[in-house]
Amino acid sequence: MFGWTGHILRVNLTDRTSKKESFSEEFAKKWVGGRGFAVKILYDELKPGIDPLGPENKLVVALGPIAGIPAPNTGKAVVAAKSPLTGFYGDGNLGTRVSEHLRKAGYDALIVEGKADRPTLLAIEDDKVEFLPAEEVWGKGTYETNDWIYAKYGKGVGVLNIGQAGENMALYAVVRSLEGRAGGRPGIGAVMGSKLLKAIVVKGTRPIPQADAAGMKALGSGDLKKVGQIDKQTGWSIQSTNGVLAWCNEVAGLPVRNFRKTHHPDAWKVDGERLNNSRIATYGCPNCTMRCGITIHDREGRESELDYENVGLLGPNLEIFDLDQVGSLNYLCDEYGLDTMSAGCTLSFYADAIDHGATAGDFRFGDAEAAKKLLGLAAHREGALGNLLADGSLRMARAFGHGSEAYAMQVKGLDVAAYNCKFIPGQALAFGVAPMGAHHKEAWIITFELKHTTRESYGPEKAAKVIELQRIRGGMFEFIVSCRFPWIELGWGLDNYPKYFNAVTGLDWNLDDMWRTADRIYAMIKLHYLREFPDATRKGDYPPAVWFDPSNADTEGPIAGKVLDLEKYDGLLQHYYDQRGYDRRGIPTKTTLERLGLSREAAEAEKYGKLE
Ligand code: PTT
Ligand code: SF4
Repeated sequence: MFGWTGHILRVNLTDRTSKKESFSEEFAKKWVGGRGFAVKILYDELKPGIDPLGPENKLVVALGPIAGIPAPNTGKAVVAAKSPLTGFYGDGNLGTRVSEHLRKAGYDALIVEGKADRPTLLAIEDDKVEFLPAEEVWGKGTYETNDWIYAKYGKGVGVLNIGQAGENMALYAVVRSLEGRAGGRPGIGAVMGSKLLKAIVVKGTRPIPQADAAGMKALGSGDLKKVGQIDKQTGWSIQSTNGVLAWCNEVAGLPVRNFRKTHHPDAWKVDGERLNNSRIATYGCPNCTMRCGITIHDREGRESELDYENVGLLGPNLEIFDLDQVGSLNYLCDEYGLDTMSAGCTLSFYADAIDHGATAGDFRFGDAEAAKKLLGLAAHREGALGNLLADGSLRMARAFGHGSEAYAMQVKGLDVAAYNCKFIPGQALAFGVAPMGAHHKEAWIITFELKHTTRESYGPEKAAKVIELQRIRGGMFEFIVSCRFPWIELGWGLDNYPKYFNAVTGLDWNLDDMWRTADRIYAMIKLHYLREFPDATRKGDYPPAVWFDPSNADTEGPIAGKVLDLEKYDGLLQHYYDQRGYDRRGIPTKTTLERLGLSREAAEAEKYGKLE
């Protein structure tokens, strides 16, 4: 078998043991890697109903056949577990040298089980696995932890670590890596914290098995250069992801004031141009020639890396329009290891709930200094308010009552990304049916929606586009494991990816093979959901209620007076289910599962919730 090392490292923190396990070629071809491996392993190995923050939960770090291979943007890894935020499968994809080192150590995935009896650093060096004390950095932030590991092992190693938020099990704690990378929005950092696992360091020295190593080297390094040239020609990395902010503001798609408003006259103060003007350095993931990590000095003079989601949700969404203050909030999220997106949505929900009398408090939109303090409370679970904030917007809304759940900006418990879909039905659907909650990584169809169809339409073409993009973004890039930005941002052809895949595996796959695998993985995420929520209904696939509320319509601007239409949304959702072969609840039918080669999983799922 080429393209895979054929091995998984299983580590148990409770009894400090490790085991090198083999997987079959059939498993490799069916699940490929990354999200595919993670979803299958967690479905098979976790009992339904377990506490996500208990020792029974497992952390999976999974790579794919092209992860770590020198080719465009392959320095990524998937981190996954049962999510403490949403209660079912959750994952994230982050830039890290673990992608290369774990594969060079001889593994395509790592499974971490049990719970350590003291703060621990898991160190993997080829075949050697050590459980080292980490008290020295327990209670410290992610930057200091990273430096502590670099001082011991050198800067070239792969590192995953958590900050205080993960230690204190804030439900939207992320895993951090490199200078400015973070992943695992659904609380994967909290799962690490629950296991007293402060960090993982990986060093591998062996070659990754490839069917055509020489061919792949020539192809991959040539393509890396080409991607770098396209980046220079297009100038994409001048503003990087934050280039989209000005456009979102213009088309009334920016989250402002807990998504109550869709645009703001001061938005330009935090746009891509201002970010580029304030740039002090640029960072990137391994194997990347279009590095997108722009850093600035924050209000306190620290270096902070800003992406669009961070700016949108910690800036305009909180009505904060000072870039250096947004930088400070972002820095604190990175330091504590809190997801910037859920942090932004949780704080904006809190300010909104106070505004609407659902709770008492003195936090107001626009108050950056107070926001900084609240992030500290959340990360440390300090006091009653810190505990509430650490649990995220949905749980806060349930605690406050007074109908506030309608404006907790989340789907299935995961907070919405920085696109205000008050009147963008197709993207609202993309958030609604995103399998692990409202993440933009699954499908992003706003430009299609605005350029190639009408904003008013709830037609089947929008459902089809969501599925097409889910197969690419939440599918292929998450199981071959590489960054999707060369394709999205620079138009690097999708047909390049089967070429890389075939060169390393020796197989002969085309894009249709990729889409079939993507559909299988999506169906498995749905089975996780059904198993944990046997009473699932289609309401779980609805975006936040406030987007349907006419009293929340803009009073001026391009979408004045418009909101989503509930009945039409339901029709659009049905188009999606029909095209996917899902039932009225949004669960794959038996026929669909059989078509995807999931008959055994279908039989197992019958135990938990009836399939149609
Ligand atoms: C991702 C999510 C994103 S997506 C952003 S900004 W974005 C936020 N970044 C955070 C951060 O930073 N610090 C922090 N404390 N929390 C953060 N939460 C948010 O996390 C990310 C890039 C970006 S920047 C995007 S869109 C693309 N995402 C990819 C993806 O999901 N898959 C893939 N195959 N390729 C991708 N390429 C791009 O990677 P989550 P990263 Mg992250 C500091 O993981 O859980 O999916 O959440 O990975 O290495 O930082 O790069 O405008
Ligand atoms: Fe990482 Fe950005 Fe490069 Fe993608 S484009 S690999 S997220 S630096």
